[in-house]
Amino acid sequence: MSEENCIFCKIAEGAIPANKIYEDELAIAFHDITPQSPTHVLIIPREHLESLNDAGKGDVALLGHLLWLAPKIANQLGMAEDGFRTCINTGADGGQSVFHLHVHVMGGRPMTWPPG
Ligand code: DGP
Repeated sequence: MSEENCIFCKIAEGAIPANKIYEDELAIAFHDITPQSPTHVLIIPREHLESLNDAGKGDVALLGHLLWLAPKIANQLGMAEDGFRTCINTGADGGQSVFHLHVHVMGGRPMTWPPG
């Protein structure tokens, strides 16, 4: 999907509403519209990257920033102590449905392994 038609780019720009809980110069976080756990947040880069497959060496700091944010946001939402799951789905077999890189942060219930 191109950047022009990307729903997460539109959310990052504020053109489409989302329940945002965090933003900085590199990333924003908002509640997932179809939560799979009591708390389910997505962290996305402002920059359009389709998936981990498209991240280059120049994106290493950005990827680190997204992961660094996960426990901060989990803590903000009160789930750091009990634990939470981070997940990045990549491509069709990875279960990716929105082709703008995003980190799922899920908590509020015990998770099972392996995922389906
Ligand atoms: P994935 O399947 O890993 O690509 O996850 C995409 C997630 O994005 C999925 O859990 C649902 C969520 N999502 C899709 N469209 C929207 C939207 O317009 N707003 C919000 N808040 N979440 C969305």
